[in-house]
Amino acid sequence: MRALTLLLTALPCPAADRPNIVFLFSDDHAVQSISAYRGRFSEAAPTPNIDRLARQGMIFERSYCTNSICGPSRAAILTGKHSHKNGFIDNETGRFDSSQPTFPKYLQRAGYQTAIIGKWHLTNEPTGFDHWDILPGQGNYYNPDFVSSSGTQRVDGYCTDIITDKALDWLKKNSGPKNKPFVLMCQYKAPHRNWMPAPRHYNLFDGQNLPEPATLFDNYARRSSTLAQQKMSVAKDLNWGLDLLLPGKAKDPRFLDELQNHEYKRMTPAQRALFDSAYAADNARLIDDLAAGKLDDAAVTRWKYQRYIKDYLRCIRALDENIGRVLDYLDASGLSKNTLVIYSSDQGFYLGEHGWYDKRWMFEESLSMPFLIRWPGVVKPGVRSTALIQNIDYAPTFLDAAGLAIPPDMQGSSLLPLLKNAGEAPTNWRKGIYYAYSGEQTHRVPKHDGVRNDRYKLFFLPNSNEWQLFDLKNDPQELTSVHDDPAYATTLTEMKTLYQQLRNQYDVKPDGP
Ligand code: SGN
Ligand code: CA
Repeated sequence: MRALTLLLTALPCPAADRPNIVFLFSDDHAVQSISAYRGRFSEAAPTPNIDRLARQGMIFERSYCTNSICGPSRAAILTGKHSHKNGFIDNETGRFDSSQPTFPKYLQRAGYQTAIIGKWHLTNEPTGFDHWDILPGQGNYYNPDFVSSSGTQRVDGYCTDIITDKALDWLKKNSGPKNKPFVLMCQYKAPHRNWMPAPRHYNLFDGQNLPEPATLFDNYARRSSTLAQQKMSVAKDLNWGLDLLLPGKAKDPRFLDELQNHEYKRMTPAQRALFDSAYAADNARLIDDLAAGKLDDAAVTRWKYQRYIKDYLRCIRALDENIGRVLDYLDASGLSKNTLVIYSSDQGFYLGEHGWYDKRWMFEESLSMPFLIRWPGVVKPGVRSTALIQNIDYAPTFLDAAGLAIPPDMQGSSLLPLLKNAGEAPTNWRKGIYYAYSGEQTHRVPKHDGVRNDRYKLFFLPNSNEWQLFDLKNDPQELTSVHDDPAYATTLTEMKTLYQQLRNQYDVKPDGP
């Protein structure tokens, strides 16, 4: 019986059984804010619909990006290749070579319908899609524009809701019994900066004090001095207008700037009225307290953190509700049973850890990507996998699931062996992941690349010629680099060997990607 099961699972899927793929994807959604990941907001801000996927499918606890920014992560997903191979290395100068092979192109050629709705952010028009309806660039939360082959159209409403409306419309028209199998990429803008909630969530968390990370006031000791040089600190770099949603400029030196909230300008008068009344009382109290000298610097940082995190989590509330709408539709239409559903996000994010917002560093919070997958009959429900997976694995997984051969130049590996084996990695599975960030002007995080295995993380900062080594078991918050600690000399050598091996395997140039 066991032999028969093994034989059956090894055979490619017959054409009629080829699964549909619904790829639910968001932007900057940190695992710390997903209750299925047991993040610190599990009680105050649960994500019941994303959690449904964990209950009915598998959750990967060690899921990582190759390069912790938007365009590069998306390019890695589409191509199954690291940034230096697919050519999209950074958001500032990157152009996506849309003539290169991608998984939607392979699936389309094999008879799949392919659709992308929502945030694309890869500079060129999408190729390999029968249907595309995307946000231009970063897109907007309020009354967003959408670009499709028939031009640009502004749609009234809240972006997360609209993307779902469009995805459900597409499903209703294209997923009947007579239709071909499909891959639908439903890609949300939320919860990307600037964190603008839906009006129905403005008052969520009012009067609550949400948990702070232990490292909100990190002093960056015992690590590279470059950590202190970034421009992504909650205390210093969040803009009062853009990020913290205060209108105008107050007369206090700690109101650093007057960067306006561009979403406000897009609102209808009715939306503005709701927004103004929702935030007015808290804003007025802050301004009065500042004027009365009641808040020291730490208290201002704490206020900023609360405002930031509440708006971020409010954006996630709409996201989670909308994921629920898609899952409900898949259930009600009967599609669920032959549809592989994934939830992921382009990279993680700092929710105050190390005093930061944003991403880019190879530390756990921004290296991690949520990855949950439901596939009835293949993926055992309720499994938590600790296998090391990366976004370059998605393309080979989709091709494998559709019964297609995986092109040898794809650098990721199909997850099917893990999916079919309760999340256990086969013995020849990767022993570490490789990461590379090229160093953009925005937020001033320096270039670095490195490796992470089950327990340790090593990365190299070429500009300052420094190694950083972290023992994730003894120091999960990554507060001490042990690269020069004699007790870790052997580990350092082993990790440098892994670094070299992976750079060779992925064909990284000697001076880096
Ligand atoms: C914008 C944001 C940055 C963010 C980048 C990249 N600034 O530039 O904070 O790091 O996008 O994000 S904002 O003032 O425009 O909000 S990414 O997700 O596209 O990589
Ligand atoms: Ca992003």
